[in-house]
Amino acid sequence: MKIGITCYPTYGGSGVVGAELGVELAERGHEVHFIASALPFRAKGNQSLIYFHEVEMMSYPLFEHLPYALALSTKMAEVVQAYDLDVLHVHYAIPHSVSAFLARSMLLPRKIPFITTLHGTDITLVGMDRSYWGITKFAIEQSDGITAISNQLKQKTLEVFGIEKNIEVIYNFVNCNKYRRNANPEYRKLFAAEGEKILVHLSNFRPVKRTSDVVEIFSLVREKVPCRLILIGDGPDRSAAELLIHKKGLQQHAFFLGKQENVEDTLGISDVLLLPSELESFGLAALEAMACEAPPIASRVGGLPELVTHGVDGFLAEVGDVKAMADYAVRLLLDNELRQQMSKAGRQTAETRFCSTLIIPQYEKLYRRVAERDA
Ligand code: GMT
Repeated sequence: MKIGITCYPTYGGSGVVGAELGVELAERGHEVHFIASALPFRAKGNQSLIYFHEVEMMSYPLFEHLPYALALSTKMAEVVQAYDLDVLHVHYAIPHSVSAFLARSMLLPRKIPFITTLHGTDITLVGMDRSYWGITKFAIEQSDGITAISNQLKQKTLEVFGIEKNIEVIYNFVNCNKYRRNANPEYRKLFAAEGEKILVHLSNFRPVKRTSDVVEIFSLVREKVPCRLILIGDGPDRSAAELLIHKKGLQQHAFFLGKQENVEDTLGISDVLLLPSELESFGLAALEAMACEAPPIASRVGGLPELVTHGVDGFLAEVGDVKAMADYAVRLLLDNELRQQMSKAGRQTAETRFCSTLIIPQYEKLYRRVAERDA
């Protein structure tokens, strides 16, 4: 099929899912057209089947803010016509599903179906705000297919917007070949000496990630276990986390790597992932860590309990309970047998429920369904 994908190309879960979905689809022989403000940073794959169409925005003194949603609709309509696309798939409802709705309307009587995938904060934070609620509800309802990345997000969407159309749950996925344990002692040595453990955190450092809790947990764990902390990603709360690390005198033991292309390399040498988020509709970072056999210690929030089975393939604690999270980390790091068991269980969860080989066919089926309906 010929599929147009729109997502935020920056560092964020919805952009990662949109980009990796495109790569996986191209590897299965589909023609993929990314329509976005920049090429999503993980969109590297079968280049002959991957096209990129940049959304260009003319600036003009009258525009206090550039009308991204309008430029995106224009580009979507252009690409659909030029490449005869079968379907548009947008990630993150605001404003992408509104742009897709406009593009579909502009192209009538030609029919181009669009699918909206809800990722989390588009519903739980931004979409709930009065300033966006009405248009978000409208655009979601106008979609030819709606998917949510967890049951919890589906329920939340029904509750917040009272949507009457069917919302299909298609979970986040991981490429199980790429994300796996990587016993690379040379790479590990760059961060930790013999006998030291590695805790890792991966996020976009937004307030919902509670990165100061990551530092607090690490500080408590270090009182009992020799260990190091690696933080991957960047965002508004990174400086505060760096400052806190300095205040606690832990700067020799923590590494802020910033944005990284191949996060699997670092997850693959880590012993535990910390994800103490306030909100997490799925928790892609936890899944990626589980595939790499680094058990997650996360908040019992949002969709995380659908991914992590407490005490089996990771640990869950209440939001803000840094003491409990630190205790779980200490237990796991000191008990090799438990860590082995949980690492293997996490890998098995990834393989049996969330591998791209299981999830991508669900999107393909949906594309075929909406395209046939509109034929
Ligand atoms: O985590 C973020 O803040 C970014 C956000 C996004 O939309 O870019 O991530 C959301 O989508 C991810 C991919 O579907 C999910 O795994 C994350 O749980 C979700 N984040 C939140 O709900 C806070």
